[in-house]
Amino acid sequence: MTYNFDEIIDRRNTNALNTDGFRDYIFKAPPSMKFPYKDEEFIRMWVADMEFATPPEIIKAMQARLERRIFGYTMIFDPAYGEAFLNWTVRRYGWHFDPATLVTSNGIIPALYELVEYLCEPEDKIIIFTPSYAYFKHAADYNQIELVTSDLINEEGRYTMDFDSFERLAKDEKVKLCIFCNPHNPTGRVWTPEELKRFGEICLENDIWIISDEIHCDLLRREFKHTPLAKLFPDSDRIITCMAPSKTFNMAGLMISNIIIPNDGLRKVWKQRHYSFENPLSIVAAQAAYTSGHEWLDQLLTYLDGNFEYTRDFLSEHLPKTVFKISEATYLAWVDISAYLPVEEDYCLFFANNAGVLLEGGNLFVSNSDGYIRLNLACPRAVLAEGLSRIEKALTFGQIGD
Ligand code: LCS
Repeated sequence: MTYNFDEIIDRRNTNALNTDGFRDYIFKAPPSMKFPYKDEEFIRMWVADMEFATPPEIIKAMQARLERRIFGYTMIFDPAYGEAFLNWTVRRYGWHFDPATLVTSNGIIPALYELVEYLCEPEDKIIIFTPSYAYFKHAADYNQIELVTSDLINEEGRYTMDFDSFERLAKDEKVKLCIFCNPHNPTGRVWTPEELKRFGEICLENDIWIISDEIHCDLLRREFKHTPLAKLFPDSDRIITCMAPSKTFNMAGLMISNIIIPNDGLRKVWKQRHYSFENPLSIVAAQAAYTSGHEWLDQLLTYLDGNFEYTRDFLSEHLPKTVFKISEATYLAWVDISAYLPVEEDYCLFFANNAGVLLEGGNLFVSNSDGYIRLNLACPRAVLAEGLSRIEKALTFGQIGD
């Protein structure tokens, strides 16, 4: 079967954050905030969900569950769920985990908030790399735990960990936990096994727990391969792995994610304190994703590769002063536009007002992100082309002949 990623799907009136929630999320503004564009005129390249339909195999499984007609309290009792997910990790990353260490959560963010609470005492510290997905910081802030940041090194748009600085920070005995993004949002880096090994060794030598958030691990450019951090440290029980079908299959609203907690004590605390009911439709959807989603995903990845190539070609031709490297992972492009727009400018507001494009940028990524915008490329190519063209016009307005 060939899937159609060119289809433009109307998301209005579905309570989608993407279409209806941008004023609050991006601009911290009420619904009355006005723009020169109508809501339906915006090209939306912001929040990390996709403009593509969830695979028909998943929808069919949910329809079959709907036919069972009763939706009472539900938890995962059937081992078939864990087996389906294990088969997925074995087939796609050659990683065997013990299904007894798997728990589920209504999202990775809620799991982060909980794990920080279970692992950290008030005087502890959490370390993250920056730029960072902002919820890593929110998870520390919510639990009133001090945050320490280690800036990634940026060389012409390629990011690497600053191991010397990270190791110095890790030696602080108060640093108890690292929330780590593998692969990395927003820079799109797929960490190599060597980088992961060095990073993991520094943490473990300094008694630091690691939450390895691998939510983007299925979304790699075709020539890259994901390495689960825990695969490299089979004897450690201090690495918690988070994965989910939400980004991969565009089902974040179904709110189901997998958390692998190898440490018996921590898993016991989780099981005592976590509210472990799941949505019955989400369980069948996730299970169908892991059993029947391979072909759809492979086709999606090819389409995304095409969108990244289109973006690279467009930027080098029309906005040659941008710094951009095709992201190794995620469907998010991370673009330095500081040659066109001063870093003091509010990038989100600038593009909403001058281009009719919704995107994220700059200070939405904790720190070490000035001058950058993040573009969500998981949309039909025609939408991408329009979005990029509007961005070009907004940035080059008045610079004709420049
Ligand atoms: N972890 C990372 C690294 C993410 O990028 C996201 C979503 C989540 C967790 C969310 O997990 P959930 O609670 O839905 O399971 N990232 C988004 C982003 O970058 N913009 O919008 C959402």
